[in-house]
Amino acid sequence: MKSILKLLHITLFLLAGTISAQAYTIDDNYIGANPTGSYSQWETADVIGLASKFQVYGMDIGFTGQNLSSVKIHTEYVKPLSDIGTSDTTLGDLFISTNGYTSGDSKTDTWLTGERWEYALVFDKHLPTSSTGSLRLYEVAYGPSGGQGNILLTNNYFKYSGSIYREFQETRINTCYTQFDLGTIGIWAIDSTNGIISFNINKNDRLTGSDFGFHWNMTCGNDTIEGGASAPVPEPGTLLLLGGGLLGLAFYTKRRTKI
Ligand SMILES: [Ca+2]
Ligand SMILES: [Ca+2]
Ligand SMILES: [Ca+2]
Repeated sequence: MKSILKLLHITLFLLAGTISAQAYTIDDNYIGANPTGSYSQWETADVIGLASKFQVYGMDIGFTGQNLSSVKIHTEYVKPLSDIGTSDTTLGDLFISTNGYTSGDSKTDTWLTGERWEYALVFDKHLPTSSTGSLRLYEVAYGPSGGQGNILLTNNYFKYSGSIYREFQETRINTCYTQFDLGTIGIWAIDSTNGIISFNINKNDRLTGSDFGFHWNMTCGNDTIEGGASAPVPEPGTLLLLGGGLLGLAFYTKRRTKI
């Protein structure tokens, strides 16, 4: 019996070594270009305005095999639910790259530099009064010669002078271009107590791959988060060790029952 326990301990110890603790899959280290207002005051600021309203802490990305299955954004913006709508803002949509992530220079990055997005998850309600709803998948279309295509920028929402926000950040999808609508893809849910926006994604061929990028903000871009994540690849070494441990256990048990 002692030997079985020892064997189990070794197996569990080897497994534990392959799991590392981390706060978020993507920490919010992204700033972005062109804050309006007093430029020098905000140019290095992660959050423009009140952190208690706009702060984005990080994103957790979930995979089922090579399928993107969930994205969770941790932010003060939905805590409480009535914070959505602060200063005439709404929820932005979630931009996704399915061919990896290349960062632009964090402090000068706009929608035209850095990563290009292939898809977006679009809320059915951008100023929600309830905590759940449906999500649609859109193809992101860049227009020719720097045209916006179906991308809406922070500038499209803040046209009057005097508002302080981050210019030229992609924030939502223009759903008037229905040719890029790929249909319902899942549900969103907001936990307004803990400040979490969850995107729960149905299995589909388009959001399948190994390396992804993500971009999210509220429509003023007062805090924007970007980053990359990779689907987990099972390491042959880990599987061998686990398999070896289990085989050993099976062998030992068999021998004991024979005796
Ligand atoms: Ca891309
Ligand atoms: Ca960019
Ligand atoms: Ca940020």
